[in-house]
Amino acid sequence: MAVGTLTACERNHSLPERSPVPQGQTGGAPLYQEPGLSRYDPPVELSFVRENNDALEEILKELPGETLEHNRWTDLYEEVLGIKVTYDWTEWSSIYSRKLGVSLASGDIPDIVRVNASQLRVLSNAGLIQDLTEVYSKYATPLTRQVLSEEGSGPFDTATIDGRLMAIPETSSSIEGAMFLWIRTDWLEDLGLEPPQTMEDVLAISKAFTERDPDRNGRQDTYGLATTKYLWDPVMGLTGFMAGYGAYPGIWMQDKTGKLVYGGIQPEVKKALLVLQDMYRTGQIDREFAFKDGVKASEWIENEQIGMLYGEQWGSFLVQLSRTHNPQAQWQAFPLVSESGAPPKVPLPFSTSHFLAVRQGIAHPEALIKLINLHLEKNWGATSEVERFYNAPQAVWKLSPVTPFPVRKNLEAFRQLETFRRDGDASVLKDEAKTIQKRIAAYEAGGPDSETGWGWEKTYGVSGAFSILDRYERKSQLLYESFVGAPTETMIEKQNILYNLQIDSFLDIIQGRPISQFDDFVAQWNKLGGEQITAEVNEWYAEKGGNRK
Ligand SMILES: [Ca+2]
Repeated sequence: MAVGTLTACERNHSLPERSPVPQGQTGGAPLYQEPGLSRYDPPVELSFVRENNDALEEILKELPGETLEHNRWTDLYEEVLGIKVTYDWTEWSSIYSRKLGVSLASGDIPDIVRVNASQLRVLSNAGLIQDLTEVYSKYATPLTRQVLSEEGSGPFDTATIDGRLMAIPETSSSIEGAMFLWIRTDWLEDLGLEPPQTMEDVLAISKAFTERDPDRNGRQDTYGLATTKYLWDPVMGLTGFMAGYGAYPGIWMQDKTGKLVYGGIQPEVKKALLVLQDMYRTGQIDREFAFKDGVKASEWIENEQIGMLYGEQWGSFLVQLSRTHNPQAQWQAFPLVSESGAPPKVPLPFSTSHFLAVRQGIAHPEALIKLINLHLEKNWGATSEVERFYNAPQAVWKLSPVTPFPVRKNLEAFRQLETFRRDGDASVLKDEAKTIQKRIAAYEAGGPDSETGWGWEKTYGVSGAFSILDRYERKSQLLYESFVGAPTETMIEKQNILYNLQIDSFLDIIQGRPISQFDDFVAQWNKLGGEQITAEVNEWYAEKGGNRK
């Protein structure tokens, strides 16, 4: 993902306090009765390989005595399940993918290997991994089944080859990809503007934020809209802007005839690009945006040069940067708007991209299922200890070699908070919602800790981003991607080329190339494999029975 360290915020919702929670001591007796959580005696070893990064190092720095190889999670797995997690190797992100590629190509893989859909097919065809159909059916706990099926059948369809389940999907959250429009409300008020109802209003706000000196320093040094060179970043990307014109450049969707089409080549995109070109020409978009990634672009926010951006629910934690130098800066999430003012569709790309496979020859393939079961149980089950195993307050869940999570957990937490706010009954708040409520309460109390709750209030508060997501869902505005199968043959071969072609063409157009280049792009996209991919995607769709939920 392109935003680098910023994406760490997506699930990294730290807890407010460090209350010591006793470890799940079992005192020798098994803690759980079900087979999916039973202990091996003698213990078994399970090897992985592992990607390291700065975020993990930061977490470990604050946890004396814990390492990537030996930590609270590896201790728990050994103690409760009798599974010793080992690592054949760990490597920094910059090298990891290449080294894994070499390992996969040579067939020298660890007991459990995390792969993408194309790699899964290669391993399966080479006979290097085990069929997990029976072990999943026998060992997955009810909680695991429920959580992993929350994205529908797509993740399991992709992991199923020739009718056999060849890996466990890392079911990811489509709904968390919903976009919001984050606006600096103090600027809006200072300039006498109202929140937008239409795209015309959005453009008027962008123009005013650029030309009317919203920061009152006497210089024209602000921009209307934040954009990065990746165009579809989860924050400061253009996905939400394009949706305002009925354009969905990153997903496969149904057209009027019931066929699947690629959103990126539809005429609505051309229209949106033309508007962006004008915004760029008139200085509403930074001249340098095509050289900035999310980290670089976040400097605009800290320097108070930006008053509007599209982004996911955790955008609050990004825009909070503007309060570093100016505690008066205020932001709020607003719903996406359309040209006509009718509620637009909010695109949700299918996001499950990785799978856990088990090497051929392992005596206990079900050990993987047990790790997943226990990870979910200790964070979201009846015996959960979130302040030890989820956020401590560091995001310690990342120390586990497997990290499944309920994809709707944040929206559910918001709904619990709403019930609590309405009825005043704190017992409706489960672990995560309870800790979020503490943060919001700290914000509302206005004391020295209030700033730590600011972002939480903007995301989970009464008018926070989740109140909008809740409305999106109730009003059926969510547009789930229609293609949720394994990457097709041509996709595997051509998707990088086509992706780069799209980004480069769009960047060129925004920066002033003739709009007719869009038609050239569409022709090239089709010729370089897009047409073939479209045929393959529709073949998949027809096999699935076409339009279904
Ligand atoms: Ca200014």
